[in-house]
Amino acid sequence: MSEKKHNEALNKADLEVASKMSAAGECPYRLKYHFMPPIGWMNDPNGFVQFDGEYHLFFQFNPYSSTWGPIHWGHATSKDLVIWKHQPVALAPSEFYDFSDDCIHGCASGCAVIDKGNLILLYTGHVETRSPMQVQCIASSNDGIHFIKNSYNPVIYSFPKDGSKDFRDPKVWRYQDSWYMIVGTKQDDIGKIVMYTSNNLLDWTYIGVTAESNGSQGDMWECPDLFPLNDRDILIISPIKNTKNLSPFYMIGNLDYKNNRFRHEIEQTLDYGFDFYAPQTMIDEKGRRILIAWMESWLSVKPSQKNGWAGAMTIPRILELDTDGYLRQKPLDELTRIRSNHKHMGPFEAENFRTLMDCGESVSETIVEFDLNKTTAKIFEFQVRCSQDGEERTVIRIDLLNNEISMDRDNAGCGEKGISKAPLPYCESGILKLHIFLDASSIELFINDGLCVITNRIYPQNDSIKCNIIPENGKVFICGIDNWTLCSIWE
Ligand code: DQQ
Repeated sequence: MSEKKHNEALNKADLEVASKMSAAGECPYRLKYHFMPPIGWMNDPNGFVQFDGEYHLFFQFNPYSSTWGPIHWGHATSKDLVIWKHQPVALAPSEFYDFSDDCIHGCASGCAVIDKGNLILLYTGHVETRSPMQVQCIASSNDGIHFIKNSYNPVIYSFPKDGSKDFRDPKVWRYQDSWYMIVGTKQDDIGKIVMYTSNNLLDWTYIGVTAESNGSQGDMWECPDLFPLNDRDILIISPIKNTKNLSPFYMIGNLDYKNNRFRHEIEQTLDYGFDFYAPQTMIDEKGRRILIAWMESWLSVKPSQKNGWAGAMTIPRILELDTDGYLRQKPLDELTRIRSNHKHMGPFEAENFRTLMDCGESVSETIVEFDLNKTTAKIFEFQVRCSQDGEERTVIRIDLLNNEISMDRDNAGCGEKGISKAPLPYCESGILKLHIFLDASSIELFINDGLCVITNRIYPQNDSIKCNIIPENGKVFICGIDNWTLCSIWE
C-alpha cells in the first residue's frame, strides 16, 4: 500500500525532471566537471557510498523548483567519481513520517550502508507541523536503484532526552559486531551529536551524547560525520551559525566507544570559502576516505535559479593525515583523466603587473609554485577569470606580512561578493603551492597540497579568461606553472 504511494511520488518527480531537463542545459553557469542536478534545487550530498564496485551519490533534491522545497533524494552513479550518470529519484516524501500536505520538508539528509548485499539508506523524515518533527527512517534496495521504505519506519521516533525536536542527519557505520549511528541535535542552543547502537539497523538503543559545542561552535550541529583515519578519529560538523560566522569544521581526536566520548586536540576549519557545506565522506574499495560537499550556501544569490536549477558539489577530495597530525584534502587523482592541452611556464620572475598568456581558461586546472625564499614582494596577487580590461577578476592575494591568503570575489561577476580569508599554511621548504580548479561558475583553491582549501562560486562573463600576476613593491619568483584545459563530463 505505502509502496504504491511512494512509487507514485517517485514517478511524478521523474516525469518532472524529464520534461524540464533541456531548459537547464542552456544556462551559461552549468558546470563542466562538477556534479550538479539535472534541473531543480540541490543541497547536501547524502548516502555517499560504493556498492558493487560502483559509486553512488544521493543528494537533497527538489525537482519542482530551483528553490528549496519538498525534499527528495536525487541519485547518481559513477564508475570513477568523475563521470556521473543521473538515476531515477531514490526517495520522495510519501508517508506520514516524511510527507505533509504543505509538502515543504520531506526526506532530509542521511547516509548509506551496505547490509547483507542490500544498499540501505538512513534518512530523517521531516514534517514541520508534527511532533516529533524529525524522525529517523530507513529504505533499502537490492539493485541499488529502486528503494523501498521500511514498514517499521520510523526506526527512531522520539528525540533523546539530551536533544530536541531538531534531530537529524543520521550517519551510520559498523564497528566490531554492531551498527552505530550519530545524529545531529541541539539543546539550550548547544549543538550536539548523540549516539545509538543496533544489531539489525531497525531497533536502536540510545547511548548518549558523544560530543557537543563548547558554546562557540554552533547552536545546532548538522550533518555530522565520524570516521577513523590512520589511528585517529575525525569528527566533521556543519554547525548552524551562532554568534561566530562558522563554517564546517573538523576535529581530530579519538572516539572512546566504552564511555561514548569523542575527545579531540585539533580543531580546524575544513574550507575557508563561502560555498562549502554539509560535507560527507565514504571509504571506497581502495581504502581511500573521500569527501564531497555541497558547493553552495543557503543565503547566497544564485544566478542559475532563473534557468531552473541551483546547487553543485565540490570535486571529490581524498582525506589524508599529515605526519604533523593535520588533515590534508587532496583533489581526487582520477580527475587527471579529464586534463587536456597541457601548458608549462617558468621558472621566471615577475616584478610588475604581468599577464600570463594561455593560463586563464574558464574550465581549467592550474598548479603554480612560488619560491618564497627568492620572492621579495611581501604582498602579491594571482588573479584569475579576469576580463580584458581587468575590471572583472577573482583575486587570490598572498600577504606574507600577515601570513594570510585570501580570495576576493568583490569584482568576480554577477554573483555574491565577499573576501574569504585563511591563514597561510606554514611551508618549511619556502615553496608555496596553489592548485586551482576553475569551472564555469566555481573556483576551488588547494594550498600546499590541501592543508588549507578555499571554495567559492563565482559568475564571471564567459570571456573573462585572463590571468594576471601582480607583485607589490618587489619581485615574485615563480618556479613553474602547469595548466590544463579540463574536459566536460556531461554528454
Ligand atoms: N539540510 C537538510 C537537513 C540538514 C540541512 C535539509 C543541512 O537534513 O540538516 O535539506 O544543509
